[in-house]
Amino acid sequence: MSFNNITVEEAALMINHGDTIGLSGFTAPGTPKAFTEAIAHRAAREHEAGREYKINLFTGASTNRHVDTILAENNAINMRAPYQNLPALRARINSHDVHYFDRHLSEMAQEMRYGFYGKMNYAIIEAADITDDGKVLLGCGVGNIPTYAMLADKIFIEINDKLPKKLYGMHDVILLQDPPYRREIPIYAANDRIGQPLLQIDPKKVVGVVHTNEYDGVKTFTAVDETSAKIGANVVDFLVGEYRAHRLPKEFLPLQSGVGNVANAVLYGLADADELPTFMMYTEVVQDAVLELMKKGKCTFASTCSMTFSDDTEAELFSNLDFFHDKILMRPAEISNNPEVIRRIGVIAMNTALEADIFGGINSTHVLGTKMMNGIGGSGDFTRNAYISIFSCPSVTKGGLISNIVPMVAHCDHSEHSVDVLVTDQGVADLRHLDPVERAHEIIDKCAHPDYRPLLREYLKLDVGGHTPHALNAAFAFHNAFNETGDMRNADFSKYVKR
Ligand code: 0RQ
Repeated sequence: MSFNNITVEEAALMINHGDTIGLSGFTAPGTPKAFTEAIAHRAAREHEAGREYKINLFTGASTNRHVDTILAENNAINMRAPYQNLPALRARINSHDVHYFDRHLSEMAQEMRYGFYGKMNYAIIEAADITDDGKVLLGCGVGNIPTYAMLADKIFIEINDKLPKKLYGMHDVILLQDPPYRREIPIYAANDRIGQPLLQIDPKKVVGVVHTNEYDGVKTFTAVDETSAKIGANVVDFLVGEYRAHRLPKEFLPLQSGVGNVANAVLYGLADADELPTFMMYTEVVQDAVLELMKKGKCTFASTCSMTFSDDTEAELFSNLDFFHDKILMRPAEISNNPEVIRRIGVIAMNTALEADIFGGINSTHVLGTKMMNGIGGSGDFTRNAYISIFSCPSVTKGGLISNIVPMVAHCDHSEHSVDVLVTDQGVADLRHLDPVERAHEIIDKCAHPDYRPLLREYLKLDVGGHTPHALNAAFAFHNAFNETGDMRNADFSKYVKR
């Protein structure tokens, strides 16, 4: 390789206060691991010397501890987008140390190209390999790197020796043209390939190559707990019912699944759903359960932006790549999450809510309406354009102190217009064709925890009139009760006057 090998410390010295950096990857996989730690250490030294030092950071989605955790711990981030999920950064965001804006993940790259977010100084790319003429074999996540690499003035390559060269062929890299020149995206089935196996960058932009040797560091999932298992079983029952009723085609449709234990439980549940045929996934992340589904022959293909496997599963994948190679294709976020494609191929979207309201509004991002949890991620890309859009959450949280079904969500990420089905451990509320009051009864009866059903019915009885009868002075009584007493069950609707 003719590129300049440098240490991460040397590389970090080239990054100046105020620089804007774009990283490869999507969730932990594909995200650099060594370079950003060196930037964090540089920040610590600069701060000790009394100098300002913060960078602006664009990624594909969430990252790993080498990026968001260590940079946040060293107060080295000024601005961050479009998604995160690690506690150290979350704390900085909620205390306003970091300017964070979360965007639909499918939109980030194009908005960067449109010039909405200014200039990109550097792109850092995790790679399995690079040719002298700048063809990069990416790692286990793509994210927005085709766009960031095109826009950045300079590029660093971080070669990860853990990544097998046999990953060649598992990426589908493409850069979309921008309006008014954009054409249709010719994906008609989840497994259609439209791009290139390697990312072409301008080799003249490469200022240095650094090395690392680490797995992606995704933790193994804890065993599916009772609540997640019930939610998973309810989602599977719903899908089987739809299939029996011929509201899904006999070939079935591609699935999208969010991340987390509930999503994993749903997928494990599908493995045993003998009535359902084999299926493909068109999704943004594949987790451990998908590999199991592939081994069982239930899932035949996954289009994704990243392989978010735990380290053990990643090791298994690498040692058995011949089997999985043609079953997984990693694409840039603007393709994996593309609304046009999702609508065309009829993706069944399954995402998770923090709270849902009785009329079908969903809060996926803000704890009790104010504190940022992670971000909207790709949930909006899929929800808004899905064949069927399913949201799930436990009926209660924190041992019952919090009801996840509330009168009105304290922050609305997905409105009732985009939500077809709500699932909790209690049951399934099918909201299609129901008017707002009918939806409220369906959600209270099927999804709310029994402890909270009488209270939610009392709210509805305030009967303020209108198509969606929210009593605005009482709509946050659950949240207020929690803030004041630590228990939403103390919400008291008797003090609100019935009109
Ligand atoms: O708190 O951490 O103190 O235990 O919130 O809750 O039930 O473990 O939920 O890990 O499945 O995440 C919506 C955040 C759910 C996630 C969200 C507390 C609860 C717990 C976490 P603790 P759970 P999960 C794919 C698609 C948006 C992006 C998305 C998410 C913690 O799914 O970020 O879907 N979604 N992207 O106790 C107060 C409530 C609460 C609450 C839960 N109502 N009020 N606290 N908690 N409900 C991924 C990508 O886009 C890359």
